[in-house]
Amino acid sequence: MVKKYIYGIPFETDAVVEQMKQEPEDAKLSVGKMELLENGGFSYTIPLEAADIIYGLGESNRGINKRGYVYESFCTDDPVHTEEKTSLYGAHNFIVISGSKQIGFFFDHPGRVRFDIGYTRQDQMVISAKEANFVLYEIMEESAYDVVRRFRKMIGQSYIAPKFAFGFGQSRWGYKTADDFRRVVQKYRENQIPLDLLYVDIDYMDRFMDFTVNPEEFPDFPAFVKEMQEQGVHLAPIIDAGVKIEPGYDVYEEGVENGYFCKNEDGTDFEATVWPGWTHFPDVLNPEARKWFGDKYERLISQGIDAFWNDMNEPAIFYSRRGLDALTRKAHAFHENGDEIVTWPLKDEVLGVANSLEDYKNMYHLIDGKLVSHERVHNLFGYNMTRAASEAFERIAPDRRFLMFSRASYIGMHRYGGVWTGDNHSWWSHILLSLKQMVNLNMCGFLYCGSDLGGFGANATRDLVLRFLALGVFSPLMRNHACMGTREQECYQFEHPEDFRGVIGARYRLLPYIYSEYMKAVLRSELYFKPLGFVYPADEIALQIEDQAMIADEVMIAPVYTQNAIGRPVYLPEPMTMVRFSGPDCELSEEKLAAGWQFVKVALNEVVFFVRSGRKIPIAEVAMTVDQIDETNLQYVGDQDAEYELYQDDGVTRDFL
Ligand code: MIG
Repeated sequence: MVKKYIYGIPFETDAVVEQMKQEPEDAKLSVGKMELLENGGFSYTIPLEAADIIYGLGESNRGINKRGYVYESFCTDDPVHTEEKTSLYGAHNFIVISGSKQIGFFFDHPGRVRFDIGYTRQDQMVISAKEANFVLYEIMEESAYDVVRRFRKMIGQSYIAPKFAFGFGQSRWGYKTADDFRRVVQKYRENQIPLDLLYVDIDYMDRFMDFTVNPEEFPDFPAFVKEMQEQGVHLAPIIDAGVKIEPGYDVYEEGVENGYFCKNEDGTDFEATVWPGWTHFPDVLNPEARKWFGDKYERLISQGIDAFWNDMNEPAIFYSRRGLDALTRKAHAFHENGDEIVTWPLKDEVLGVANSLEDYKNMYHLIDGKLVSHERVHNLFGYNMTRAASEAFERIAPDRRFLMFSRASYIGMHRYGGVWTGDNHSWWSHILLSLKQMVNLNMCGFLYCGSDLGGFGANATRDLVLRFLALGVFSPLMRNHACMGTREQECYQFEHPEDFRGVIGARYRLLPYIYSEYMKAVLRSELYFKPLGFVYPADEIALQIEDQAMIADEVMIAPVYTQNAIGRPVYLPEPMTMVRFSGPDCELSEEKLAAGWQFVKVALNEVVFFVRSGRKIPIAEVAMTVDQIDETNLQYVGDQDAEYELYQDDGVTRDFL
């Protein structure tokens, strides 16, 4: 059962697609206490029982169970995802309390929302925002899993990626020339490591101008795209949110002329710096501007491109003139006060210049003829940039699917694209963080998701990349990506690249299953990843497990995320078949395991997972690209007497219903 409560005058986010009637104005919420504050904000307090588990919040930090910390929904470009951080790139205001009652809440509010989940007091949750204009949905069902399914129905069908997007992709910020890309492909092919995608980071552009290609490095870009396709590789260029201010650059000129950029309060165009230098931001919240910006993707599509990733769309801002001036004034003030050493107090000021709230306050969207401060609708920017692209794809090529994922997001964007979890690090703890994020992202509708495998920031090691990949085998988006300046971490950069062939090979052997389950989950508002507690709600241990996850109805995964470990303890809530892919040739073996705790050995060149009792899953032979997988020749692992419903389609058209 869903109840809809409206407070004040909410901003229409289009997150929910289902039409439903609202509760009468004086209706009482089913649990807790809602307070509308004198300052215009709200504070909603819900008592928590000792055993309550809190699921949700999508891509946020820390656990599958969110209890015990504070989180803020405010899309943030923060490349250091340490435990104390309260905001990452996504804003997914859906939570579920699972205990003696099963109740979910969706706070449809595009400004900052704070979730104090047993942080100030362990026995209560307080959700608050400084504006009380929002829609609150309350969802009550028999189980936490049912709450999530009901929520997914409300928010509409998740984005469907093309099948090639389930292949492995290599990325690195720093590839510049056509030869850089050719070399990567050649190395993968030479080492017989499967590869379907190459991600093309910002350096392909002409001075970071969106939708342009550097004419010196890529004099005939369509021919280059074609050359890569002939090698079985799709190129996925990045698109940044900011549009370079440069007379003569048509995207800039058209945007200015038509009023399609975000504004200052006086109606002039808002300016800030990002990669291209001074930029304007397309006002993607304005439907006309959104259409205009989306149509620009056609420039790359017409050159053969069928995959994109949208970046810097929190939107990230390096600094504005206002921010720079304020900083300069402060620096002078320090000097005038006779402070000789200004470095220390200025340090925070310097850091605060980027992504500053002051800038977001002073940036405006033109909505229905009125200026709306960006701060109030901040979390909708990445969502609508991705929506712009996706709506344009439907106009440009209505029958085709495109790969599209975004860094910033809000619930609702799950209908238009997937997400990756941004700038993680080559840290062991981030393997585990990724698993936890996948589980909660799925609940919020983001089925096509993944993390930078091998870690984006910091130097990776061979064992870390292998373990990261072994988890990535199961995430719909499987991409190795790294930051400029870090150690090179393409699979062939390490000794014994054949071990990488084995681990990535496992992905291709599992691909018919992974694709089938992803498609069924999308079409039926089901989950691809889920917590153990959704499948075994009566199992006290399963409910606590934070380092294993279920995939669809058949599989359990338990990644190794400790350096130098020869394996790990795995909890089996029921007897299962352990399936192992070993070595460069990805050899398959099976072993029945009893329920309970098991120590499972996993070598660095192995991928291990578990098939539930009474289930089986299809396995293909290894192939070098998704296209080459022979789906007519599948074997099954698990319980041979079980049934399996294999979903198949052409993977390219929208002919999936
Ligand atoms: O300010 O395009 O998260 O994946 O490689 C950094 C360069 C901008 C951030 C993205 C990352 C990408 C990088 N970008």
